[in-house]
Amino acid sequence: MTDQFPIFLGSEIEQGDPDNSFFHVIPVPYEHTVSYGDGTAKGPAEILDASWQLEVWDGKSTPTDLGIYTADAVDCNAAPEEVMARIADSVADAVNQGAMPIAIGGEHSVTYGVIQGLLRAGLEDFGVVQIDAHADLRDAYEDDPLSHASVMRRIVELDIPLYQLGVRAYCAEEMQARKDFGVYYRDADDIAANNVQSIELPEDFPKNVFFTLDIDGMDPSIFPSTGTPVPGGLGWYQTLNLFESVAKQRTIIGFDLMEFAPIKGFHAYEFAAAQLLYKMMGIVERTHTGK
Ligand SMILES: [Mn+2]
Repeated sequence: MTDQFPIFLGSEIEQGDPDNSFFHVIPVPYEHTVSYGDGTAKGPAEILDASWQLEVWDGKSTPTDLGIYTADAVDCNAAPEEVMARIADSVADAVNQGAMPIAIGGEHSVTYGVIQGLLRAGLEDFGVVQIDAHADLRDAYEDDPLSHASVMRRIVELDIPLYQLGVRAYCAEEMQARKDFGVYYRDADDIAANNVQSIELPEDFPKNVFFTLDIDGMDPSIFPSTGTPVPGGLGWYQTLNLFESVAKQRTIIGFDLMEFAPIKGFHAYEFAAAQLLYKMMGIVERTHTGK
C-alpha cells in the first residue's frame, strides 16, 4: 500500500494524462540511512501539499502548459535493493512515456534508483550535475554501500561523468575518489564566496544531463529543513542561475530534489521547496521550447 499523496499544483490543474504530460513528478518517501536529523520520508507529501499555493505563471512562463502528471508515490516499505528497483521502474516508465522524470525525496540514496531507471529506459550517454553540501563519494558509510553518503560513488562507478557544485563537507577518502573517478567540481568556498552564478561544463561532458539537487547544498538560512545542514551554502537565485546555466548548455533529461525534511509548523520551507521545483520546471520548459 502506498499513501495517497496530493498531486503537484492540484489547486490549479487536473491530474495530467501520463502519455501526454512532459513532467512526471515521482514522490519517493524513502528514509533509511539517516546519519543525523530525520524526517526526509515526510518531504514529498509536504512539498506536494505546499505546491497547491503556487501560481501556474512562474513569473516568466507557464510550465503547466507542458503537462504535469504526478505518479503514485513509490512504496518504500521494503529492503533497500527492492526500493531502488521500484524507483527505477517508476522512472523508466516516465522516460518510456516520453516524459521527464522529476523525483522528490526522500534521502539522497534515492538518486541511485533514479539513475538505474534512466539506464533501464535505454538512456546511456548522460552526465550528472549535483548540488550538495556533501560529496557523497564514500565507498560505504556505516558499512552501508547504499547510504546517502555513498550515492555519488555508486553513480561514478557506473562510468557516469559527475560535476559537483557547492560541496563543503568531505573526507580524505572522497578527495581521493574525486581524483580516481575524474569528478569535476566547484566547491562552496569558491561558488558562494565569489558569487558564481554560472558554470561552464567541460567540452567532453555528455550532452544529456541529469541534475540532482540535495537541498542541503543550499544555505541553511534558506533551508534549515534538512537532516545534515552545513553553513556556507548556495543562495536561492544562485541555485536557479546555476541550474539555468547547465540547462542552456546541455539537455536536461530529468532532475530531483532530495533530503528535504519538513519542520513542523514552518510552512515557508515547504513552499520554498515546491517553488524551487516549479521554477526548475520553468527553466526546463523555456530552454526546451526556446521561449
Ligand atoms: Mn547528498
